[in-house]
Amino acid sequence: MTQPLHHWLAAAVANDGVDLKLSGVLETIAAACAELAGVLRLAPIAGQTGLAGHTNVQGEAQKELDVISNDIFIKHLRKNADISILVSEELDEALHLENHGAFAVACDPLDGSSNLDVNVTVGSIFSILAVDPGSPDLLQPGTKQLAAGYAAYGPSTSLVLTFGTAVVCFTLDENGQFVLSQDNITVPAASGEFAINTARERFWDEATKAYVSQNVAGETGPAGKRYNMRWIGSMVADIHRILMRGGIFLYPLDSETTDKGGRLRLLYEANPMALIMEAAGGGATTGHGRILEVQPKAIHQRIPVIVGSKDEVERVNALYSHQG
Ligand code: AHM
Ligand code: MG
Repeated sequence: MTQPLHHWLAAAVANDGVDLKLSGVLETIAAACAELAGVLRLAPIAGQTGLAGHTNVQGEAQKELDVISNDIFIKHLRKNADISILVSEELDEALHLENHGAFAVACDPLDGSSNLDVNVTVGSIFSILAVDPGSPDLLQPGTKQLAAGYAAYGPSTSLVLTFGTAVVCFTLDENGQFVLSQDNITVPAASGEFAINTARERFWDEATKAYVSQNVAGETGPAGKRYNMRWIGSMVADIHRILMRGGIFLYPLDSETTDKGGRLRLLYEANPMALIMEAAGGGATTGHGRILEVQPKAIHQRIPVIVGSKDEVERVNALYSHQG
């Protein structure tokens, strides 16, 4: 029998000690993702796939749909009095909503937006933190996340959630309701797929070069098996594939991103994906330690991201410890 998100959350509150208000925060985020899925589906007809004409705090050109997605998140989050703060990729500063709620949400409202004009999967990523509304501390390591997840807007809309233990996936049905489609997701420990932007090879460090060249060498190389490379250019879509069938995603620190600390953002890209991957039995590292243990210094901080199947992440870690 299909189980709607609302029932699943009610059971988590009744049986697993999940905070009722936290479950409400997840329902609010799910409502934002459901609305956004509808907007994305019709965006080419509405002429909304172009540039918005300004840049965000990251210095990236905002698409019209980046702005629309951010507005949808703000609209929904404002309706929930338990959420006092929003950190968004599209907002320079943390947005203080006018209430005293004990939760903060960090999100990338529309990840992979360069794929919008070619109708390739994009997503929303989110992380939920507990805050004291009087003096909110947003710079908490990922281990402190109460819950995290993402929505992937593909042929169907998936909503993947974790409280840090199990990982579950819901699918948006024809009534605009998320229903459980996969329980207890585990990422296979071994895999023969890796995801990295190979056009950046000339900027890579020794560990990344060694890992990729071992994979490319296939069954005749030290890995002793054949690999395929996949790169969608939407982190959500690449991670979703890896969560479902194994693999590894790498956006390492390279010589071009060293000044910025990496490409992807810690609070609303790396941490939620790391929580999901670890809860599914996979790994998540910077190459020099667990992503989830990094102490953030700024809300838009960037970080190297290497996540996926346990054996692959361990092999990368070993190459980094060798590199020093
Ligand atoms: P965004 O949050 O501005 O969309 O940027 C993040 C995206 C990720 O989804 C994706 O993995 C990466 O940037 C792609 O980078 P590249 O352009 O180097 O392929
Ligand atoms: Mg992003």
